[in-house]
Amino acid sequence: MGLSTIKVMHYGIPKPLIDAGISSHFMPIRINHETDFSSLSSHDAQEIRAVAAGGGHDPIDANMFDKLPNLEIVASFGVGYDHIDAVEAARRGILVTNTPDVLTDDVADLAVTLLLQAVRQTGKAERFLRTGSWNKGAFPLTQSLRDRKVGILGLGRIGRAIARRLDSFGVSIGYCGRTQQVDVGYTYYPDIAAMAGAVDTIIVAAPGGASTHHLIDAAVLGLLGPDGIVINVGRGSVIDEAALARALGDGVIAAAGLDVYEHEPGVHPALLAAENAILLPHIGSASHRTRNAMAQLVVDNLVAWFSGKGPLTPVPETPFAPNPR
Ligand code: NAP
Ligand code: 8YV
Repeated sequence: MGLSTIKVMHYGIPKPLIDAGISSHFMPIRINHETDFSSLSSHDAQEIRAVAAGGGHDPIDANMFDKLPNLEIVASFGVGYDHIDAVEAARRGILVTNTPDVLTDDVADLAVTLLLQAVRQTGKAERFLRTGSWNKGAFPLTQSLRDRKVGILGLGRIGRAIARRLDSFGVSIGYCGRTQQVDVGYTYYPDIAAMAGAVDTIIVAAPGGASTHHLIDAAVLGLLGPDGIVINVGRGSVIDEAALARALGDGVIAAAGLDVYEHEPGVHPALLAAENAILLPHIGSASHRTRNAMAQLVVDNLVAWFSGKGPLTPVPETPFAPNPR
């Protein structure tokens, strides 16, 4: 049987390339949001075999799986999938795929950008120039990247790409994760407090979810010390934002650079007010090239699955198996 009769629900933030891809191979059904489920006929709900999730953080969990009894695969746009209950999907025999690797370099580039900006306070310096303060004197001296000790929380694909870039800056590098990695020479810290006590800079490249929730809290920020810098390109939920805002305001740490937030697109008001924080609107993967590659990988996973070849990039929680149908 051809693929053109297979119903695929394009869910979440619309992505033209995903739209075009599923329209050319499958029978697309568009649902923007959980609240639009009532517009889905029970006939379509019965027949939908795939969800192409176009990003966003609406949960994809038992509630959706209950509504789509013949769902086989959720192909998600993005490498992080903390909004998807992959364990429940696995229990029901539903595959989940994500979009790893294709975005790694752009996200690592952005982490290094944030680090340099936080160290040299380029946001504040630009505001200083634009508001005419330069006429009254020079911008105050800043911290330096020289002699920094960087600890990466989550030495996965993105963490490693950040480390490779930082190698060329000559800073010392350590990492924290649940497992020590045998093929790298960076110092391993089995817990975040041990790392925070030994470094002055933490870069978060770990996923969200229960196991990383608020790993960076007031105690960890205190251990980092007054020269401390925190960068986050992982997930907002890894940092206790209220504690971070207090630490920035009280001089417990020196600066922060954030691309991700606990309640996106909301940003904690005290962070918005913090002059020593560089704040970006979750743009780690947001280049044309990378977003196109991510969208293509969503479509490619669906085509591979329904062609009987198995998914290209399944998440570890869901078992790999070629589509039996
Ligand atoms: P990855 O290869 O799976 O790496 C994740 C790393 O986090 C692993 O090294 C893992 O090591 C570590 N980790 C997982 N749970 C942990 C825990 N409880 N405590 C400490 N470390 C933990 O994933 P990736 O491709 O590098 O992506 C990482 C994350 O970046 C994504 O999940 C996503 O949230 C975020 N991201 C953000 C953007 C953006 O636009 N800002 C773009 C892409 C991705 P262990 O298993 O050894 O603990
Ligand atoms: C995406 C990301 O922008 O891949 C991820 O985990 O955070 C970003 O690349 C996001 O997932 C799309 O919603």
